[in-house]
Formats: sequence, structure tokens, C-alpha cells
Amino acid sequence: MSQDLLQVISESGKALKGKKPGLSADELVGMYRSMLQTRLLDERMINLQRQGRIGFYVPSTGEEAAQVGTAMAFEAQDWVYPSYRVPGLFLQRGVPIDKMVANCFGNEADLCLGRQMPVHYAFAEQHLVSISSPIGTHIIQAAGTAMAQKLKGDDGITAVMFGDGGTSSNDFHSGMNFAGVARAPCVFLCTNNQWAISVPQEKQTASETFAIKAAAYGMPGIRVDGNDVLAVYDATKKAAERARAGDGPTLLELLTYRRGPHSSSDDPTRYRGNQADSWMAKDPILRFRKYLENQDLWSEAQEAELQTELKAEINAAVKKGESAPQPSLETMFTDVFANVPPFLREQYEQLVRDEGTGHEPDPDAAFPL
Ligand SMILES: Cc1ncc(C[n+]2csc(CCOP(=O)(O)OP(=O)(O)O)c2C)c(N)n1
Ligand SMILES: [Mg+2]
Repeated sequence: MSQDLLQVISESGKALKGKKPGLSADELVGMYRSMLQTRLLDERMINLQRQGRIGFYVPSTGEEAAQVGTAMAFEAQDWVYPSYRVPGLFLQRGVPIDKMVANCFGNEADLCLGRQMPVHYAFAEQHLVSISSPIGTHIIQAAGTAMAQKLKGDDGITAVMFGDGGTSSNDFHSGMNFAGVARAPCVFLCTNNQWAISVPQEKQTASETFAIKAAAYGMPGIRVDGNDVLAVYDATKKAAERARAGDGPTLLELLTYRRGPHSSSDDPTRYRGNQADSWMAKDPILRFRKYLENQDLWSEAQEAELQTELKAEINAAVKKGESAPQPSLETMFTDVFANVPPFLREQYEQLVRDEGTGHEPDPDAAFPL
């Protein structure tokens, strides 16, 4: 297996010879919009966290191409098991931004009513399965979903996104193995951002690449430039077509770089210093913008207009999210049992009695992660 990377756009934004994106001008501009929206949303949410207005956030700066390029390759009937670092996948798949912001505030408009962690979104309507915080557990769930789709003769397929760290989980092995044996219609998407919190990729695996691991499970493994949105789209689309045609699963390694901290609770200078890494300069959004400009599909005026529009949209979502009330206390007990059992009813009544008496949990306590 070589260290070669699939590319469609050069690092300076030129179309590589013989490579066609297979997308319309509107689709290309739409992808650019989602990438920029992701970056601006990330910046705003990190600022809100630093101001103490939300509890926690996971930035994905520099990884936007891997999120939007993959999302573009799937159909509405497909199921996607996302990781916690892919807001661009949600946006590109049509999730309203105010619903994502509502999750970060955990307010009453949050579809999970504040019960999930921030950035652990769940949108059944867009076939986006609720995010699992334990690393890798969703890989076997995705393989199982794909096996069920095959048994039922569905026309949908399943995709799962995880990180380089996720490949060290038992569930990566089990999921890849079962999907390989069953020839399940599953696309395994490993975003190799070269870090798993403080663990660099060379301490994660002794394999030459992450893509090479596919060979052990009898499926193709392809290494893709994860900062080239059109290469990500191209490889994911082919893997999706392969799965849909009944030819089985594929593993893609999307090579990129985690430019920011692991989360708002992490300080990367503690373990990688002020890394003047060459990856810091390889911006996927700038690269795609140059490509669009070279194709006469984008201009400075359009950029300014889009920036203004997206910032206004985010401002409106934040305003709405911050002013919405918290979910009422009794919602902790709803949606769990159709008939609330006596012991829960008792706890609920106790909670209502204690509310405002100083016995309820401290809402200002530090977020535990
Ligand atoms: C089973 C398990 N072990 C450890 C953790 C703590 N943890 C949270 S994120 C993370 C790193 C995962 O890295 P990677 O898969 O590369 O994804 P990235 O954060 O880089 O997107 C770890 C170790 C966890 N959530 N679950
Ligand atoms: Mg990682």
C-alpha cells in the first residue's frame, strides 16, 4: 500500500489534469457555503464557550472538507453515524443551524431537551444517528445497520465517521470484520486528523497508513487528501456506489489535521507546543475558494456577501438559542416510559418539592469534561 493520496484539486487550488468534479456549479457553490458556515459556526461557538455562555464545544477548524465532501455523497434514505467533530456534515445534510445551536444551549428547542452532551446532535429526520461519546461504539452499530439493510433489501446504505484514535477500539475490528464477511453496504470513513487528544498518529498505529487496515478485512482501503473537498466527495461517492451495487464495504482514510484543541476543555500547547506545523497553512476552505475562483464560479463580492449572510444567520440562531428557556424539570421524566413507574414518579415529586429550596443540583457547576 502506498502513501499516495487521492487528489482532485492541487494545493494551490488548480484543477488537476483529467479530474472532473462531476457536480454542477450550484452544487459546488453549495458545498463551499457549508464549509464556510461550519468554520464561522465553530468560531462563534468557541467564543460563546470562552464567554461562559455555553458549557462545552468541539471545534473542527481545518477539517471542513472531510465533513462536507462526505455528506454530499449520500442520499436521503442512507443512514449516517457521525462523530462528534463533524458539524459540516449536519449542515450539508440539511439540518437547520438553529437546531444545532439549541443543542449547545440545551434549551427547550433542543430536540434532545438537554439530555445529550453539547455537540452530540441527533436528527432522525435527516437520518443522522445520535452521536456516541465512547469512541468506536457506533462503528459496530453502523455495520449492524448495513447488515440489516442488506437482509431487508433496502436501497439505503450506511456510513460511519470516526477518527484515527477510533481505529484502536475493539469495535473498529468487530465492525470492519462483520461488514467485510457480510459484504454489508457500509462506508467506513476514518478522519485521520493525526491526533487523538494528546496521542499523535505514530503512537496510534504501527501500520504504514490507516487505509492499509482495510486489506485485513477483505475490503478496499483508499487514502484521500482530506483537505481536498472534491477528492473526498469523489472517493466517498464511489464507495457509496459500490455499497449500493451490493459489492460490499470500503474504508476511506481522509488525511487532514486537527488545528485546534481537542475540545474547549483541552490545551494542546501542553503536549505539542506552539507547533509551527506545515499543516496549519493548508486550509481546505481557501483551497476550494481558489479553485472556484479559477473556474469563474466565485468572486470577492460574492465572498463578502456570503460572509455577511452566514454571520447574520448564526447571530440569529444564537440569539434565539440563548433566549429560549431551559427544558422544564419534568421533561427529565418524559419520553422515557410510556407509563411512568412508581419509583420514578416518587423521584419526580421529590424534585418538584425540592425545587427552589437549595437542594437541586448547582446549575453553575463546572462542566465535567
Ligand atoms: C472508549 C473511550 N475511550 C476514551 C475516550 C476519551 N476520548 C474522547 S475523544 C478521544 C480521542 C479520539 O480521537 P480520534 O478518534 O482520533 O478522533 P478526534 O478527536 O481526533 O476527532 C478519546 C481518547 C472515550 N470517549 N471513549
Ligand atoms: Mg484524531
